[in-house]
Amino acid sequence: MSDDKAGVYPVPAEWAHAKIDAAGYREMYRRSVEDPHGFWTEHGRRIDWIKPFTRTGDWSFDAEHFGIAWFADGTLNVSANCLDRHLATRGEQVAILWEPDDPAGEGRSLTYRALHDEVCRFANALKSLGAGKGSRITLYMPMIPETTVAMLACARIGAIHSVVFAGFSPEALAGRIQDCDSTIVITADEGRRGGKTVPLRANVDEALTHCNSVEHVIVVRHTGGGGAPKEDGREHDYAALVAAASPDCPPEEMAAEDPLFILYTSGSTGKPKGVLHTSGGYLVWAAMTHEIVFDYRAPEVYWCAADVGWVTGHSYIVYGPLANGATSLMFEGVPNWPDASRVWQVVDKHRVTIFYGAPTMLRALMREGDQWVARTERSSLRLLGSVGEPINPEAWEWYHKVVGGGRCPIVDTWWQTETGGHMITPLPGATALKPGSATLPFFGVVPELVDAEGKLLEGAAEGNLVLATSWPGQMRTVWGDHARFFQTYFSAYPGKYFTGDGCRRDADGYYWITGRVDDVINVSGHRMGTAEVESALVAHPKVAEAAVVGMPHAVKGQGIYAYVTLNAGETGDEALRAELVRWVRHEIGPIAAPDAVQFAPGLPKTRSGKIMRRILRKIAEGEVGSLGDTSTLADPKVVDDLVANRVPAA
Ligand code: 6R9
Repeated sequence: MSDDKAGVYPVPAEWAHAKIDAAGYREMYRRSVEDPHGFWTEHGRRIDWIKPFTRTGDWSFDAEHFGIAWFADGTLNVSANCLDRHLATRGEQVAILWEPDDPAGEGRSLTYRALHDEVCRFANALKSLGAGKGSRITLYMPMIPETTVAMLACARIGAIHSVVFAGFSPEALAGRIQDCDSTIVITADEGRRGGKTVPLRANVDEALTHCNSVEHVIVVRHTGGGGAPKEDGREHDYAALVAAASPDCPPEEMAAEDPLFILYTSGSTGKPKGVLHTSGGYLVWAAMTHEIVFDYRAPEVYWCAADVGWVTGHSYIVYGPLANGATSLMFEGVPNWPDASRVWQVVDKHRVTIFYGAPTMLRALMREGDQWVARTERSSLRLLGSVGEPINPEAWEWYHKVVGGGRCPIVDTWWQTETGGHMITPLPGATALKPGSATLPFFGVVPELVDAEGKLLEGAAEGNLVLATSWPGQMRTVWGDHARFFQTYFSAYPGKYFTGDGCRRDADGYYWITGRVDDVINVSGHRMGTAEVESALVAHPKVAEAAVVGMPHAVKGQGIYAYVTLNAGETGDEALRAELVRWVRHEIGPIAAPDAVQFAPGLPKTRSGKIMRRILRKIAEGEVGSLGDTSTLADPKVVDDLVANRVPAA
């Protein structure tokens, strides 16, 4: 990590007008932690309530009184906050500005009024298929406006959506449908990405051979590929449903703590967790962070380049921006197609002022050379954001100088699926920046560092990052497994929420996230549980055992390194290596494909049979000189073989 003082970027003079300056941040932060009830009584009113709340945070992280609730006696509807309340003031403003995969293709935009109309119709259609408060509806969708419509239509009738990233395999989709017993699946005939099509409807068909909870499948005809929906009572055409439905759909009155969505995320075990977010606290958090961290001013064009299938898309393409009356750009394509200029061409075309992307994308574009950026203007940009993984100072400097022309602050936002929204982040008008540091906590966030025994570390220190208090956007449970929620996040350091991240705090109190300390690896900003990849590998008939660790990767941040022990009689050759990579892609999805597969006659185990991952990590990282103590291994010789047969990344 770079020297703390080496590159400090003070708040630029042009940002003196920002809503919150340095003194404002300090004062608001102090109030948020010293008088949380007063603070959240004020900021909870950023959104519209049907019945106003009188309570704010009711929570305890202790085993005995464990529970988390915010604004619990208030009622609201999230879709009404994202739509109805803007109709009088900005009904004709564009809400969703859609840029298609093909730069020559026809874009689309939906005004707040048009979005409201379509959401109401589709909400009525969902009702006619039996959905209502508490129903679970799975979305397996490309990046098209109908995806936003479907999310808001669920919110309007109180149904709980579970968006599954469209890059996941039919098997992974089936597991996520079954876990929450969805009765409706919404998909499209095909998605488009980088000039290729993705067979979404065919994947759903395959997934449904394993799922019996699903009664209805709704298909958006997007590319026209793959034939018309069957209309057989189970399969329905989205456009036909919308056309037949009434545009009059009063929003369902929901309690603040009624569920809004489930989003599956990888953890340390093989089974993905259904992270549950509720309505009131989540929306307050998404809206407040979107406005303050991005200094958002309607009707500017704002672009979050994440996929709606991840939490970043939920909070910062859909809920936060629409609650704030923003124009939110939605991009169907990929950053490097047709060429490495595309992202910046889209910025110019739509006069984007705020751009929010992931370090992995920046590193991939940086490799292609500055000329792709230089041929665009980017004069509309005033703020840049980063999310998903630590941003290396080199990529930060490139983003700042080459993309932002040295004018735009960068907000490096640290947060998680579990936190609902930004947690540690600069505020552009308030925080001096240090490349690679997520800087300081957002309002109401109390980060602490602890050592492995849970001892609180003071001052400049490095340790495990925990959060000492609750915040409105916090997840409330793991779907169907409340005990796992407590066990995963609150048992390691009693009374605190454990993030799973390592972190350093410097002498100025700035936080530097160092990456996961659990068995989660961060591939291109996407979370992958090593156990998930391992169980896919051992499901292959030739594989006896597998251990998966992260390795440094120039573009992805971390790559996937798999050690595989074969069944007796099998030979580990190039063909089998390629087959195993294909196998994992098929079982989970392309993001889980190993970057390196090493065939190993044995894995390093303790005498009690535990795989020593520390050693496997070191070998994968190429640090074979510092393996540490190997004397506790059952058979120390296996390490020599592993070192001798280390494989380079593909
Ligand atoms: C929003 C999102 C969460 C994990 C998190 C951490 C890593 C995210 C980061 C960052 C350093 C940042 N992470 N943002 N690390 N700096 N600005 O990415 O959610 O997919 O749940 O991942 O990503 O390791 O614990 P999610």
